[in-house]
Amino acid sequence: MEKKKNYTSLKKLSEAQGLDLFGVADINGIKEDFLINQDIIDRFDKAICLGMRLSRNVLEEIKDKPTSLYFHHYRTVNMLLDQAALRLCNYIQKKGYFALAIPASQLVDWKNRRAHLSHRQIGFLSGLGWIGRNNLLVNKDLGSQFRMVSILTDMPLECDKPNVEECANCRLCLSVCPAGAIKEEPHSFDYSKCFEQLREFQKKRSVDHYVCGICVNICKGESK
Ligand code: B12
Ligand code: SF4
Ligand code: SF4
Repeated sequence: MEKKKNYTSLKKLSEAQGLDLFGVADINGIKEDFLINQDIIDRFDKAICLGMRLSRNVLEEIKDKPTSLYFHHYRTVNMLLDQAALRLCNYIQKKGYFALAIPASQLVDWKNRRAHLSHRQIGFLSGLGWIGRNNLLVNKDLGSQFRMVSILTDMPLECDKPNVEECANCRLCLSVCPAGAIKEEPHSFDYSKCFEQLREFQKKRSVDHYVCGICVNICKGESK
C-alpha cells in the first residue's frame, strides 16, 4: 500500500513538472557496475527514471548534420531533467529517505566514455522502452525522441517490469546514419564509428559539442 502511494505521489510530481515518462527499476544486481562510491551506493536499491520528449520541429530541421537549434534544445532539456530530478530528490529526502540524482549528461570516465550509470539501462529496466537498432532506448509512443535522467533511492516503491517489445520489421534508422554505425542487431552497434562522426561534426563546428540527432529524428514511435 505504502509502495503504491509513494509511486503515485512521485509520478504526479514528475507529471506536474511537464515530464512525459516515469518508471521505477530494481537495481539490485546491477548497481555494482555504477561508478559511484561503494558506501553511497549501498544505500540504494531502486532507481527512478524520468523522460522528457524532444521537440518534433527542432528534430525535423536536422537533415544531414546537427543544427544549432538542436544543440540549444539538447542543453535545455538536460537542464529541465536535472532540475526535475533535484525536486524529486528533495521531496524524497523530506519524507526521510535517501535520494541521489544522476546528471542527464555527464561523463566521469572519459577514456571509456562512461557516466555514473546508464540511463538507457535504468530506462529499460523501468519499462520505458527497449534497446533499438539505433542503440537508443525506444519508447512505443515517443520512439527515441526523448531524453532521460535517473534518481537513486531507498524509498519504498513499486517497481516496473522491463519492456518486451522490439524494433520488429522497422529498419528506418539503418540507412540514415552517416557513419554506418547502426546494424541489424542492436548489440552490433558500432560505438567508435558513431563517436568519430560526432567528432567530425564538432571539428567542422556544426555544433560545439558531441551531438548528432539524425537517428533520433527518424525514430518517431506511434505518436507521429
Ligand atoms: C557517453 C555518452 C555518449 C557517447 C557514447 C559512449 C557510450 N558508450 O555510450 C557519445 C558521445 C558517442 C554519445 C552519442 C549519443 N548520445 Co549519448 N550519452 C552518453 C552518456 C553521457 C553516458 C553513456 C554511458 O555511460 N554508457 C556506458 C554503457 C555501459 O552503457 P550504455 O551504452 O548507455 O547502455 C548499454 C547497456 O547498458 C546495454 N543494455 C542495458 N540494458 C539492456 C537490455 C537489453 C535487452 C540489451 C540488448 C542491452 C541492454 O545496452 C545499452 C545500450 O547499448 C549517456 C547519459 C547516461 N548517463 O546514460 C548519454 C545518452 C546515452 N546519449 C543519448 C543520446 C540521445 C545520444 C546521441 C543521439 C547524441 C545526441 N544527443 O544527439 C548519440 C547517439 C548514439 C547512439 N546511437 O547510441 C541519450 C539517449 C536517449 C535515449 N532515448 O536512448 C542519453 C541517455 C542521454 C540522456 N540523458 O537522455 N553518447
Ligand atoms: S527507427 Fe525503427 S529500427 Fe531504428 S531504432 Fe527506431 S524502431 Fe528500431
Ligand atoms: S548519433 Fe549520428 S552518427 Fe551516431 S548512430 Fe546516430 S545517426 Fe549515426
